[in-house]
Amino acid sequence: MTLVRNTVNEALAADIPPADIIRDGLGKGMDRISKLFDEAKIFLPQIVAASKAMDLALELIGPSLTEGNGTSIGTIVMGSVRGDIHEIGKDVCCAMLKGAGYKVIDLGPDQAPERFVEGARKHCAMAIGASALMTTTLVVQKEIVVEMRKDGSSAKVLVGGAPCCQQWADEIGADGYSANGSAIVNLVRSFV
Ligand code: B12
Repeated sequence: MTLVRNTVNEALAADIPPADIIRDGLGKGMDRISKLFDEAKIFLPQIVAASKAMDLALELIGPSLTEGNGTSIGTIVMGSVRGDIHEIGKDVCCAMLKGAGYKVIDLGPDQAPERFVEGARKHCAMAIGASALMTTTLVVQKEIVVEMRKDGSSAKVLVGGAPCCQQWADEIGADGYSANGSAIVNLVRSFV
C-alpha cells in the first residue's frame, strides 16, 4: 500500500494527467493481474491485494479528477449489475469519465435493473453504464435495456465488462459498448 501511495503521489506531483496515470499505469497493471490470474499464475489473495491497491490509487487520484470549472457536461449513472460484485473496471470507467468532465453517479456493485432506471430518472442522466464481469451476470444487461426502454428513458444505455462485446451490445439493443475506460469517454462524446 505504501508503494502504490508513493507512486501515485509522485505521478501526481510530476503533473502526469490523472487519465494517463489510470490508463497507462494502473490499468495496465490490472490487465496484467487479470492475465496472470487467468493463467493460474497468481491466486485470490494476490487479486484481493491488487484490488485494494487499485481502490487506494483511485481514491488518491479522485480529487485531481474534479471537473475543471466545477460545471459538468452531463451526468452518467454507473453500476455493476445485479449479482456481480466486480467493481474495479467500473471504477476505472467512473474515474475516466470524471476526468473528462462528466458528473458520475456511482450506484456501486450488485445493482438491480430498476436501480439503473431510477438513477437515470432521478439524476436526469444522459447515459447509464452497466458493468458485468461474469457470463452469468451478462444477461442482466439485457434486462436493463428492457427496463430502460419500458420506462421511456432517453438516457443511452452503455454496456461493458470483460465478457461483453459489440455483438452482444447490438443483440440486446444497447446504445453503446466500449472495451475499456479510455474508449468509454469517446463513446459518451459521440452521443453529444
Ligand atoms: C479482480 C477480480 C475479482 C475480485 C473483484 C474485486 C473488485 N472489488 O472488483 C474478487 C476477488 C472479489 C472477485 C470475485 C469473484 N470473481 Co472475479 N475476477 C477478478 C479478475 C481477476 C480481474 C477483474 C478486473 O478487475 N479486471 C481489471 C479491470 C480494469 O478490467 P475490467 O473489469 O475488464 O474493466 C474494463 C473493461 O471491461 C471496461 N468496462 C468495465 N465495465 C464497464 C462498463 C461499461 C458501461 C463500459 C462501457 C465499459 C466497461 O472498462 C474497464 C476499464 O478499462 C477477473 C479476471 C479477468 N480476466 O477479468 C476475475 C473474474 C471476472 N472473476 C470470476 C469469478 C468467477 C469470480 C467469483 C464468482 C469467484 C468465486 N468463485 O467466488 C467472484 C464473484 C462473486 C460475484 N457475485 O460477483 C471469473 C468470471 C468467469 C466468467 N466468465 O463468468 C473471472 C473471469 C476469473 C476467471 N477466469 O474465472 N473477482
